[in-house]
Amino acid sequence: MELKEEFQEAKAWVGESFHLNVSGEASLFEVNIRYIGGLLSAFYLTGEEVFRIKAIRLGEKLLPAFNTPTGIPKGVVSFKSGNWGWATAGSSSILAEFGSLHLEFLHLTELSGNQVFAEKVRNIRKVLRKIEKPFGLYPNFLSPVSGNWVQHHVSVGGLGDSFYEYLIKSWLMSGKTDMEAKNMYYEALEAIETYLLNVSPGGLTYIAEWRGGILDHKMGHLACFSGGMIALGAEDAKEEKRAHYRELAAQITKTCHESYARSDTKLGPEAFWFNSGREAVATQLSESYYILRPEVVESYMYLWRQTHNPIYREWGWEVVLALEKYCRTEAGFSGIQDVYSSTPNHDNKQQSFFLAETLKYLYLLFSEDDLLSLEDWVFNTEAHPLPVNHSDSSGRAWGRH
Ligand code: DMJ
Repeated sequence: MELKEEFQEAKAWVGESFHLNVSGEASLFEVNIRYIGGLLSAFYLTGEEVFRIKAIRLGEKLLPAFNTPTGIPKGVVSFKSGNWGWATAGSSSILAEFGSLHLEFLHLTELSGNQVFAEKVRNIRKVLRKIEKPFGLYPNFLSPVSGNWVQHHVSVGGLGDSFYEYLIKSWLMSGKTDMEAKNMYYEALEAIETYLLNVSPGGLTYIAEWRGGILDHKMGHLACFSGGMIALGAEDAKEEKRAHYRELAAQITKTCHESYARSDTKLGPEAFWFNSGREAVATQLSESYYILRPEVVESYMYLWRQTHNPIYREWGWEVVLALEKYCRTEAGFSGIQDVYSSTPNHDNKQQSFFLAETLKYLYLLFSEDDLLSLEDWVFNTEAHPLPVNHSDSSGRAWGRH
């Protein structure tokens, strides 16, 4: 974006003020997708050593989280001074969290020469492949001690979401050599289609949540990334499924657009339901907020790149106008408490994913396809671009193993 001065300032901050010898607790998942993902992207886009070194050092600080009987990491790492830390006690680990490390950890191995990062995430795959899955579905909670599912709640929204995303993106990032990721992704998607996919009486396609066989007919805003994911994966599906997945991606994205179109602000709620004659709307105030989340514009961006149907740019522009009208404040942008009020209250927070994801996907939606081409880059789940491995035919860190 040519923001060169800002970049120099940020680089100096990372070099001089981003200290790793801190105490306190941090989420393994959030540190990985936001900090390590951001540092890796900064390195790949600029070649500046400081980002590579900091990413590796930070990655090393996360390793104690994997010291569990199964190697499935716990969710929280406690940093103590120096290089030591340990995972806190806790009964279960979350699928979207331990399932969204693969992309970054393979790059940490690539950039450090240290196999430990790749070994940790390969072991997670091994555990997931071995364990029995109800109807081929992946529940959201797993015990890092016993390696068993803790309860049978399945969701493509919060708690599950980026696990599925990292399977298809691992396949793409490996230069299409990671067959294991490919197979796991299409198998999981088949099960999701069979057990979670629904069409409302009004004709809207949605992915419900599954609780031990019973469906909650709702979709979270978080689940709206799935339109983009299914579009991204359509091309490498079995030939007879490709057109079907393209259409499914378009239908889910349309439903998510409806959740925006049916509000007063033209921004979508945190969760929307399909029951009692109501469709694609929140049913209570506690689910009516919008916190500047990216998933809907993320899907517009992927669908635009795939189809060049101008509707996706039109829908994206509606979001830009709504953000300007309802979320812009003197100091930045803010979430709002009720998308169904034309005078919504601000929540006084600009989440970091607003810059990392929401604005980035909007920027890409209105840019040429060769800006961060999807042939050469995959976006981690915080929209930090990581390069596709085109060169490594041995599959050293990436695929075949
Ligand atoms: C982001 O931190 C990531 O996209 C994550 O995978 C889940 N969603 C938030 C933003 O909504």
